[in-house]
Amino acid sequence: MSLAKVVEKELGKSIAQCSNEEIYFTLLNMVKEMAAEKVSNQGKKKLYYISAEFLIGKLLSNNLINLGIYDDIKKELADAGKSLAEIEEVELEPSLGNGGLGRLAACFVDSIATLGLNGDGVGLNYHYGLFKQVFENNLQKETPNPWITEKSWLTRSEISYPVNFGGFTVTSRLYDIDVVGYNNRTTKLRLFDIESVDESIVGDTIDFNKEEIEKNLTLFLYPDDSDEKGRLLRVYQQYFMVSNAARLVLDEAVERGSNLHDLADYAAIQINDTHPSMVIPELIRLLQEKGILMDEAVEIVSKVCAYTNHTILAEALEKWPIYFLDKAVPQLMPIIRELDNRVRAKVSDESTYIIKDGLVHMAHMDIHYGYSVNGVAYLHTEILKNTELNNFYKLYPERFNNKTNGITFRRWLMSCNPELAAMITELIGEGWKKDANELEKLANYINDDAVLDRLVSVKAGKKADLAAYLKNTQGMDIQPESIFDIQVKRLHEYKRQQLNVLYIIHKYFEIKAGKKPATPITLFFGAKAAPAYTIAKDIIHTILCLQQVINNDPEVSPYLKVFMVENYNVTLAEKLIPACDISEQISLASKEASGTGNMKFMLNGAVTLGTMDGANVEIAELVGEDNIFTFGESSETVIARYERGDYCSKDYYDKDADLKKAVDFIVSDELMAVGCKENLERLYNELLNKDWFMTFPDFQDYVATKEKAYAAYDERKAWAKKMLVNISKAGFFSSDRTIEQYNEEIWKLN
Ligand code: 26Q
Repeated sequence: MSLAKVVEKELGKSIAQCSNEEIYFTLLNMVKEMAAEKVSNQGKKKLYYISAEFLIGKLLSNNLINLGIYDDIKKELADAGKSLAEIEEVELEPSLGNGGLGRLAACFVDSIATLGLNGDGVGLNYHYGLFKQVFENNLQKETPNPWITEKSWLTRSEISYPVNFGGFTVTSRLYDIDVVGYNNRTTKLRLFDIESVDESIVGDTIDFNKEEIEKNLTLFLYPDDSDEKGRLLRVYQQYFMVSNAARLVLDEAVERGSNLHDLADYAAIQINDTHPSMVIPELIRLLQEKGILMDEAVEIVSKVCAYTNHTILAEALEKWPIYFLDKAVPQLMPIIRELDNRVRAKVSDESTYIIKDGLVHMAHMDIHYGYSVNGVAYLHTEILKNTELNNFYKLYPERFNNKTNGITFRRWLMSCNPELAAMITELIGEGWKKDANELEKLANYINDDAVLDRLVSVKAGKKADLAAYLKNTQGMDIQPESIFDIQVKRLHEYKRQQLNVLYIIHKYFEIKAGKKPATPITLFFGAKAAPAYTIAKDIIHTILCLQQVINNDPEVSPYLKVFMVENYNVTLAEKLIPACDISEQISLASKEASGTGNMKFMLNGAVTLGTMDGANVEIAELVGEDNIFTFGESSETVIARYERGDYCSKDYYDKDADLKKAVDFIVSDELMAVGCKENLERLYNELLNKDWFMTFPDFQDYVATKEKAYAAYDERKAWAKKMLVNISKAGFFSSDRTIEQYNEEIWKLN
C-alpha cells in the first residue's frame, strides 16, 4: 500500500497536509506492521547474542531500505513536497551503547536477520541512552538523553519474570524491536525492562539516586563506574539482564523440544565482552533448580556459552569484589566459588583462577567455562594468545579463534551514502548488496577517468552536505573544498586524539611562519569522554580551545580549521563518514582491539592514516601500501617497551624541538586566554611526566606521514584511485562475512 493511502486512512488527509511528526509516526507504524508480517527462522538451534549495549541508531531509513521500500517512499514524499531527511530529524536516536562494542552488536543483529539465521539480540531497555554531550565554556557537560516516545519501535511483549536480588525481587518486562533483514527475514532485539522504573528521579543532569534499584535499574546505560554505588548498580543491571536472558533461553529451548540435557542442540549464547558473564553461573543455577546436578549443569553450560573479548586494556577487564556479588546476587556466589574450586583442583597456574584477592575475574570464568574465546581482529587475537591470555591459551589452545569485526553495508553505505551506493550499482550491478566481495569488480574502473571524476564529485557532494548540516545545526563555518581529515570515536588516551592535537599545534606554527598548505585543511573531531575520565575531558577542552584560537586567527584560519562536533553519535557518524577524505586511526599499536570506524570510512572512499593496530593491519594488507598511510612504532616494539618499563616521555620532549614547542603551547598564554589553567596544565603534565600511551615516540613519524597524505591528496587523479581501491577492498569487512564465520565456526546453527 502507498504511504498516501495509509496517511489518508489514518489521518484523513494528504501527505502534503501532514506535519513531519505525523508522517514519521505513520511510517513508524507502517514499518512495524510490515516487519511483523515477515517470517523469522524457526530452526532447531538458536543463537542469543547477549550484550549490555546495542547502539542501534535511528531505525526508520534503515528499515525502509531493508524492507525494499526506501526509494518508493522517498519519491512519494518528494512528490508531496516533503523530505525524508527532515522527517528523519523527528526520530530520536536510541544511543544504547558507548561506542564500538555496542555498534558492533547492532551491525551483527542486522546481519543475522539478513542472512536469515535463527538468532536474537538480548539486552536491556535503558530509558536514557548514553548522555547527551553539550559544550559550555569549552568543557564537556553531560545531560540526560531520552529516546522513548509514546509511539516507538518497542513492542511490549507478554514475557515477564520475577528476578531475585539480595533482599528484594523485581518483575521484568520484555520489549521487542523487530530487526528487519535486507530483503529477507526478521529477528528481534529483546530488551528487558522493569515495570517499576521511575523516570521522575532524573532531573537536568545525569546524577541520580543510585540506591533505589527498583526505580533506577534500567534508567541509564552504564551508570558512572567512578563511584562505588554506580559500580554496584552495574552489577544489578548485569544480573538482571542475564537472569532474564537465561530464562528466555531455557523457556524457548523447551518450547522447541529440548529436555535441557540437550540444551546445546537448541541454543548458543555469545557473551559480548564480560558484561553478560554472570549468565554462566545463572544458567547453572537455573538448571539445578530444574533438577539437573552440578556436574552435568556445568557440562551443559560449557557447550552453550562462547565469549568475545574486545580489549586488552587490563583496567577494562571486569573484576567484581565478592562483597558486591554477595550483596546484590547472593544466590550466585556459591556457584562461582564452586566453579573456582573446580579450576583450582585441575589447574596449577594460579593466574587463571576465577577468585583472587577478593575479586571475581569475569573473563576467567568465561574462558574456563565457555567453549570458544575469540578476539575481534587478527592482531588482537594473536596478542591475546601470545601475551595477554597466554596462560589460558596454553590450557585451551583449541578454544581460541579470531573473528575480525565487520559493519553492515546497509547502514554504512546504502543508507548513509545513497549517492555512492547508486554509483556503485550502476557500475557493477546489485550483487554487492548481498555479496560484498563483488565490490572488487570496481577495480576494473581503476583507469576510467570518467568513473574517477564521478567518485570525486560524489565525495564533494557529501562534503558540501556535511558543511551545510554543521552550519545549520552547530553554526560551523566549513570550507567544503578543504581536505576533510576526521577523527571520530570515543575519547580515550590510547586512541590518541592528543597526538592529533600535537600535530595541529605544529601545523599552526608552520602556517604562522609562512609555510602554507597547498589545499586548506579542516580537522574534525567527535568524541564523548566518560563523565569521570578527567584526562579525556582535558583533551576535549584542549581541542575546543584550539578550535577557538585557530579558527579566529585570520592568518591561519584560511588554511587550517578545527571543529569538534558536539554530541557525536550514530546519527552524526552517518553524516561525517561519507564526507571524509582522511580517516584518522592512530591508536597506540597493540591497544585498539579492532576498530570498526576504520572500516566505515574505507567503505565510503576515505583513505586511512593509521598505525598498524587492530583491523588497520588487515586494511593495509588488503589495499596495499600505496592506498593507506601507516606510521608509528609496531605493536612488538610497544609491547617490549611496556615490558621493560623504561619509557620516559621527557627524553623525547628534551630532544625534539618541534615536539617541545607543540607540547608547550598547551599551557601558552594564547590557550590559557580561552581555557582553564587547571585542565590545560593537567594535560601538559600528564604528557610530560607520563604519556602512558606513548604519543611522543610517534610524533615525528605522524607529522611526516600526514604531510605525505596531504600532498597525495593534491594529486587528484591518483587520490581518486586510492579511494576506489579502498571501496573495492572493503567487502571483507561486511558484518555478513563476520557473522557467517561466527556461525560456521562457533554457533553452528542449522
Ligand atoms: C567496564 C567496566 C565498568 C564500566 C564500563 C565498562 C566497559 C564499558 C564499555 C568496558 C568496555 C566497554 C566498551 C568497549 C568497546 O567498545 N570496545 C571496542 O569494541 C570494538 C568492537 O569489537 C572494537 O572495534 C574496539 O577496538 C574496542 O575498543
